[in-house]
Amino acid sequence: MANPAGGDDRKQEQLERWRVGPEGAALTTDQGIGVDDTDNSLAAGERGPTLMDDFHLREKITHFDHERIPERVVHARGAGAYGHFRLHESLAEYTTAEFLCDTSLTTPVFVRFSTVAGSRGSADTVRDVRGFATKFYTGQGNFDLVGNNMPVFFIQDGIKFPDFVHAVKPEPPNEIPQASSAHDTLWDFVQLQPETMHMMMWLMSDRALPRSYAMMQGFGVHTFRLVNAEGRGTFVKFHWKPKLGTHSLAWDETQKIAGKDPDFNRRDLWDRIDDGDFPEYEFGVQLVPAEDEHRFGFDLLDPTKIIPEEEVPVRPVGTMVLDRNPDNFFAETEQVAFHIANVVPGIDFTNDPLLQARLFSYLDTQLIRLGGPNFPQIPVNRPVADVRNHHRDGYHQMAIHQGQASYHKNTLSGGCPMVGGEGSFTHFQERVDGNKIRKRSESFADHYSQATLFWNSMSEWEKGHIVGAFRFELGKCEHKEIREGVVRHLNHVDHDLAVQVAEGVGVRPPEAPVTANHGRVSPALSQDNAPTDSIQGRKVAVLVADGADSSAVAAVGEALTEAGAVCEVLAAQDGFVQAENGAQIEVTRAMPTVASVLYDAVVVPGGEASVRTLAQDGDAVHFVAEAFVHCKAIGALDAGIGLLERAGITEVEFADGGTVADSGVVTGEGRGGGFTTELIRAIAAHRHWTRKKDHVPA
Ligand code: HDD
Repeated sequence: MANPAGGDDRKQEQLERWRVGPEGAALTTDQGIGVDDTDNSLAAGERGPTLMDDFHLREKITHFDHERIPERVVHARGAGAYGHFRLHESLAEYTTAEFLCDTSLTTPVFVRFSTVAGSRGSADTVRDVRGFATKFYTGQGNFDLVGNNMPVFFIQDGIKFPDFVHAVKPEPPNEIPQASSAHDTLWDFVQLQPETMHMMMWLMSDRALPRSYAMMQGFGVHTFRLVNAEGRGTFVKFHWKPKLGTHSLAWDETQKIAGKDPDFNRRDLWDRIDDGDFPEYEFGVQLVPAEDEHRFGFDLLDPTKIIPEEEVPVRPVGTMVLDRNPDNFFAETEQVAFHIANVVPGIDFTNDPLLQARLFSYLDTQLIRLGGPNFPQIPVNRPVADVRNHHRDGYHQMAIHQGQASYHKNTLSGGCPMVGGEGSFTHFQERVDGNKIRKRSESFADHYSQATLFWNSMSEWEKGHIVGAFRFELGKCEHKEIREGVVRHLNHVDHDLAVQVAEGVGVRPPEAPVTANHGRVSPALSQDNAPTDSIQGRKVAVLVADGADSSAVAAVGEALTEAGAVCEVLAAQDGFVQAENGAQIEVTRAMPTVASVLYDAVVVPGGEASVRTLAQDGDAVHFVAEAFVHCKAIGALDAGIGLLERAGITEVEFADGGTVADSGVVTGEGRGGGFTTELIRAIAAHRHWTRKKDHVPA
């Protein structure tokens, strides 16, 4: 069976067996018995009691009563999609994992993106880490890369995970706040556990507010190990880089979206795939030869550290395209079960103590969440590789195992299934020697220098956003001594940062730096360096009223759509507006049902009457002003420029004959002078973060 992006479809063929459509079918009970009435219970007389005989009623209600399963203890809120992974460059020198060696192979995948702290029904756009979990259905079995959109973690040892999660989740007395790190228990944990500092820098950065799952990096976080045919190990870190670049929302915007469209990221993923605008990611590896294990100034086993890309470049070796939405959220996205221990021959673990605890946790959690040991048989979890073993029975067993012997060794089933077949997994042989101790390695002791590296690598606008985030989040912390404790740690990261945060949260700024800032930078960490060459999937609002210039609406819409954007025409009401020339312009959405925060850019075409009406409409004026404040590209043609003036966007300095402003506001007359080219460039820039905007109220 072909898939939209071409290539291997073993997984979809397998799933086809389990898909159940409603078409042309009569309603039955779970026993396949036809149902004559599902609206009225069987009762003794019209006003009489319901009868036990009504097996359909009992079955219907019972099934409903049992519909819910426990949500994930973390990463409860998520969205998933199927896709394909293609290898471009063989890693056969380093690993025996076939899907990383054979460039002719296409590997089906399922990816689930998630937030961490919020409940299943929480908003998408909260400040949080995003999960980026990928299940590769390889011919050698499932490989799960269960990563995040940040390359480090809050803690170094998995034994602290329950403590950390308890601290970040809503507080026990009242379950407040939902999906937010802006509360006392989280900051209390942070101030007492300085290993969190590097990750807190990422969490307070714009990385925690992704514009789209298609514009988000992914990281395996831990150092893993590739193992080649000779048994030689090479340390590896896994990376996903989005083709569209890594881009984020504005903080104020995320909070408004959480109300206007809590499903913002989930919807965006769904719509992109539905529209054939498939999210694409480059798969890369950082490889470190075993003999170089100790050449870094940090421990490769410490998950609070990155290997800077400038030190070990990320080698791009493959591409993943997400090209199919699930059919059923519960069956697929909710029931998918990732497990970091799902590795294939040629990929192995290291002694990272966070990774080691995860090896236990993921299988364990699925047992309670999915109700027993047979969850790998749930369609989305099934490998495309053959499964043969002596595991038997248990809740929801789907396989009908034949034969007398369910043990190894046996003669009765001809010794089958046999161990040690071709391509079976052999653990990497690593010599270990030590006393049983509870002690963190000294090599894990530096908690600040990479937090400083992150801070140093930020552009000025990114630094501004980080300071703003600390002020907001820490400012919500009621206990002053906790705020002071956090500021003390920030002073180890960077003195300026600590002073700026202290001033915002009402604690005495530290007088002097604890240590001098080392001054090192890693440009790859800054989103200011993300690619900005595409408007693929960008959402653009075109504001109109009666009297709009229909040819301008059509021309702008055509040009933007051609370049890959999604254009929506907004007016006060749904339906049509009457254009200047008497033609009808179809309205995509009524303005009151949307908001500027749901778009990447806004365009105001000309037409005197249209702009006069829009200028009297508070929704329209606010729309433009808010888009301006959120640093979005704004285009206005002819009379449309008047709406910008009405919104207070008057202090923009226009360059080049008054057509283009360097702050992403593009104006033009008669659509000439490269208006659409400039507009496309302004939208591709994502946001104009350095725009002067404080004079505009929104
Ligand atoms: Fe975890 C889910 C990522 C540390 C225990 N984790 C979960 C998911 C992602 C991550 C993306 C959601 C998977 C899905 O969509 O179903 N977790 C990470 C990363 C970590 C990390 C990148 C650090 C590098 N996790 C971590 C630790 C532990 C766990 C240290 C426990 C010791 N994580 C879990 C879990 C979850 C989970 C409780 C909840 C639901 C699930 O597993 O299936 O087992």
